Amino acid sequence: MRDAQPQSIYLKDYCQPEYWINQTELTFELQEDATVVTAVLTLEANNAGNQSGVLELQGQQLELLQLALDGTTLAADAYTVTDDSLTITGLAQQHQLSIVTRIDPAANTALEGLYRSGGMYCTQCEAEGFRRITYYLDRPDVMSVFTTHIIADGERYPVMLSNGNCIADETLADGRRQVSWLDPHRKPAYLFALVAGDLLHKEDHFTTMSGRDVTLRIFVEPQNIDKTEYALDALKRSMRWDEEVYGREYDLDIFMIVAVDDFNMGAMENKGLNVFNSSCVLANPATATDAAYQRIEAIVAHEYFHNWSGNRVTCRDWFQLSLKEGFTVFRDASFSADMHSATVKRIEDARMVRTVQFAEDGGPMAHPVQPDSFIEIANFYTVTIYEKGAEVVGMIHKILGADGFRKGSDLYFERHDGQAVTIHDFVAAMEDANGIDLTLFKRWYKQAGTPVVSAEVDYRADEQALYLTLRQQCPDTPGQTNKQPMWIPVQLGLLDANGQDLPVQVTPSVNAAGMETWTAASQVLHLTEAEQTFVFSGLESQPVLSLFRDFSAPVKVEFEQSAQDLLFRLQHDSDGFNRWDAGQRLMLGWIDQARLDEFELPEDARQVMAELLSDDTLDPAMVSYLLTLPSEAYIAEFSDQVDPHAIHLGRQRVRLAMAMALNEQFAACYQRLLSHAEYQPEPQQMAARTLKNLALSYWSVASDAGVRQALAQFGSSDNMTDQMAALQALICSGDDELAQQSLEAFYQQWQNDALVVNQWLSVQAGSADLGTLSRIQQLLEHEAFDWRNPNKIRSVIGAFANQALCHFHAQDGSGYRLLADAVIRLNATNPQIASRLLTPLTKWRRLVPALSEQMKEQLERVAAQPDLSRDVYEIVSKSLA
Ligand code: 0A1
Ligand code: ZN
Repeated sequence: MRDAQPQSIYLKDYCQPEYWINQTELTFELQEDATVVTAVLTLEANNAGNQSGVLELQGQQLELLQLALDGTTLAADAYTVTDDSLTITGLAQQHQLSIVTRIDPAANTALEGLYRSGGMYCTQCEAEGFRRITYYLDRPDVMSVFTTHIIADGERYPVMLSNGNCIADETLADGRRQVSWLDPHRKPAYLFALVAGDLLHKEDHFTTMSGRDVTLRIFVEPQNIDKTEYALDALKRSMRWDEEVYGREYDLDIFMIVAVDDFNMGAMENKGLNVFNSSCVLANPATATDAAYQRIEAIVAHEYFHNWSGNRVTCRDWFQLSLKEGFTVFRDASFSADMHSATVKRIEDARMVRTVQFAEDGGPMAHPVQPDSFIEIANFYTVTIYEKGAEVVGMIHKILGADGFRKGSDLYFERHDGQAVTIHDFVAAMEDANGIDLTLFKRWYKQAGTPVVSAEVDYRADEQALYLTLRQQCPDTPGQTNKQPMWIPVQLGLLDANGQDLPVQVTPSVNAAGMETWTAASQVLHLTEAEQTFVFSGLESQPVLSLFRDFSAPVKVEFEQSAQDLLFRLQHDSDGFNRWDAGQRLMLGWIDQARLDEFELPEDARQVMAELLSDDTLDPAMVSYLLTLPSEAYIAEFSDQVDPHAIHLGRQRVRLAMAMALNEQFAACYQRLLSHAEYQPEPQQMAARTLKNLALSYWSVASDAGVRQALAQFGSSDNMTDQMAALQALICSGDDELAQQSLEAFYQQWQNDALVVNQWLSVQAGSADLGTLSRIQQLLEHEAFDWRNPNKIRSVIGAFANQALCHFHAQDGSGYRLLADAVIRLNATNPQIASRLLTPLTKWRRLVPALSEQMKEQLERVAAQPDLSRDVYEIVSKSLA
């Protein structure tokens, strides 16, 4: 909580610390009422620092019990303590500083630092949670060897874990148990972790490429022991993949994962001891959907990959966050692409970037992938840092090719192993390994906002040539105007009248950065100036252009293509991503039309879609994406001024039109894919279920037979994917009583499984058919709801505000008020969650005036609260600025 206005921190102010902490020895005495932490720090002056002999350590919510320098207790006038620091003056080159503090994990509702979740103790130290454990140089460039002793009642806490290897396990004279861990790898404090509880574990082993045996363990509360198998399998596949694709081997004898129910984010890559939100690691067929399985696989991989991209090579400061996050998301996306369909993964990622990241980039919180300032770093774990950061790494991969990129990553890991470095260092390794100059490209890290690329074509029959003029422009964002052109890789193809790719001859063949503009393998043009014209020759007739294949750059594309060309590309484009993109553009056009009038599916489109549905040579997951309408949030991003109710109406009409026109095809597709094989969370089955359940969703919108089938599937499924899809179809059936009964039956069946109950909360709160305000109020008062648990808050309030858009944007402003009330309430207990929930309210400027005003009022109401956390203050103040 603040007394004065929170201040911004700037990248340009970075300087090295005055001291290093070479060794950190921590002793935790875990007691029910409080925990006593003794920290013994081996300090060494940093000769590149300012050498003032002053050491300022960070600390929050700590009670200082003792302070001793080289064994002598410090007199009270030798140091100063404030709400968030401890400063000691007059220091020499080397010291041993010991600090004893008392903390109260049971009262820690912010879930940063050491806290309790259920019956266990756990930690979350990224980004600045360690300062809630002891006074420390809590910054990522201070790396230390950690030894941890955990002392507790061995009966209540039979499992006591920390980073590294277990080096001792003993019973103390007073009967308490002490377990000690040593992590030989130097690391910043944000990677520290401790867990203690009455947990069970599943164990497996992995033999690394050099033949070392690694013990793998997943720790869970006893009721979850049957939900660990998939994560263990995903972990082993990730370890193998990182060896094969990046040459990276694991470096400790044991790798542990712990599942906790109360967690602010998805998971955390603490060295050798990952802590996971239970929703991101626990699964069995009866309780987890295919989507949950895929999320688990991706997050297990993500956290594991951080062992190199993040832990072995870490960030110098938090402005470099995307160094580890963008790169690691890029790595986990490549892994998922290899495990499933690369095209489908690309579609999912592009959809996310277009819906969520473009919205952030176009709003008040827009920031570069490498921000130059922040108020609260916890607010910068954003889609820009993660997903746009990954796209930027992906463009480097496109520019260099797979082999060049691997040379660059090898050099990066080799050069910087054990260091805390910058984004500049990453790019320099890519440049040096490939002899290329990426200076121009680095603007992607510095300039916020989504570039808009417009394309104009001019086919000249007499020259047999196509002139393609590309122009780029990037809108102003808070604090940034007059942006420079970016280096934009444009992957493309030209389709002949049969839909086949034509050979490409293009001039100019070299771009400003000296890159060859086009090779058959890369199929990439490099747009590096504000405007460039490319000439494609040898074309006997006008080809159909397929631009930005594979979503080759995170840009908005303005290119008028006729409905006929779009349909043609939906049918023929050899690039799966662009097939999907053409279909989405076509559907956006229909939805736009349907806002104003009834809609009927055009006959040519009906035929193409019917063919897709019956073609069993296609990947069913791909077909399912081709026939899925853009979400309301996605549509909003393609509108200048957002009218959520018009969008909802238009989309509903198109959905109904598709369901009616293709009713028989959806029914037949469903029947064809119905399977009685035992459920397996494996790619082919998953793909088939995706399409089967999409078919069910359309089928049940348009016919009673479809609803009856949904009911049958609901009652007979042995897996959550099918049961949940059926429940969703029943909710959308328009039969309120049926929806009610099904929801009630579902709750009766699953009320003892917290993760399934969360899905039950979110399917109701996020539903356009149900998610009215009074239902949200009921859910907030339900026995299954808990204001202390982030997953439950996300399941109800998050789902409501981000998915049930027609209710959230209720004309009377009641949806906004509900969200603002929740934010105000959570500001006091869990600022990180409060501030994340705020995101939908930051979009007020883009709404139609009547809604915009009401949303702004709610933001102002939040802003006027006393005692705003830094987290919430930053978002509201920037949104209103
Ligand atoms: N580094 C983690 C994400 C994470 C970030 C912050 C947290 O607390 C504020 C927790 C987790 C990852 O990328 O998975
Ligand atoms: Zn990460």
